[in-house]
Amino acid sequence: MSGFFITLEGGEGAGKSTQIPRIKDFLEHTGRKVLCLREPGGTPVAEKIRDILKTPDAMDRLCDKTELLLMYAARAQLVETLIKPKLAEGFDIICDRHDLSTLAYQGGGRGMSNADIAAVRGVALGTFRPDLTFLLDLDPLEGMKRARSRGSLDRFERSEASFFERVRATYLAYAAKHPQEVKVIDAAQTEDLVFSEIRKALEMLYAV
Ligand code: Z5A
Repeated sequence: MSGFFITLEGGEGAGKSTQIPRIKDFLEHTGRKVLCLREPGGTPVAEKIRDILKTPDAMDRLCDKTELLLMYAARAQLVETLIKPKLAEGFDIICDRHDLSTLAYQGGGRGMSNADIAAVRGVALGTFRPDLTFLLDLDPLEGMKRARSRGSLDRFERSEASFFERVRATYLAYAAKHPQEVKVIDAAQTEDLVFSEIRKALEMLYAV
């Protein structure tokens, strides 16, 4: 039996990485085999692309088109070489970010057109989609406070506040149009309350 592909989305500091081990524990306790991944990244090649995407380079600034293509290059490698084979083996995959991040960051944030994004997505993914997405929604100012206590800022974290406001608005607009696909969770709640909402949705998905 094929596994489920579950993704977590949201702005920086929303709590995605915090919730993933809890989801893994919960699913493993129900007897499922679980693999946790992140994007961009998750395979050796995709992790090299992640380094390019995250590291600021004052001598050779990434243009928006290159950023979009690299996101999908990393995603195609991950989906084709790892996610699809593991789903076929019956693993559930929990992925920290996936395709919706591109719509939010490269679309909403950078202003790239939906048509351009859809064209590249078509090549990279075809019709492949998650079974369920959790959108951890948080005021970007609060997310930045949480995330920036970690120290030096990567290329994305150096963006201005309005960029993150556009990212959030794009996420919420997509979720409003696709309520069956994306479950929005108020990420300003405590970690326990966030997980209890995730757990309820998982119980419905798995009917456990
Ligand atoms: N990106 C893109 O542009 N396009 C794409 O298609 C994809 C990605 C796939 C990846 O960065 C960057 O790539 C990302 C978007 C871009 N950049 N940004 N910004 P990343 O993987 O390094 O970073 P991230 O995904 O944004 O992760 P993050 O900042 O670590 O956020 P998080 O995983 O959601 O948060 P966390 O690590 O679980 O929690 C952050 C802190 O908050 C931590 O101290 C927790 O203990 C605390 N926390 C967590 N939950 C709570 C609650 N509920 N209350 C209080 N405190 C909490």
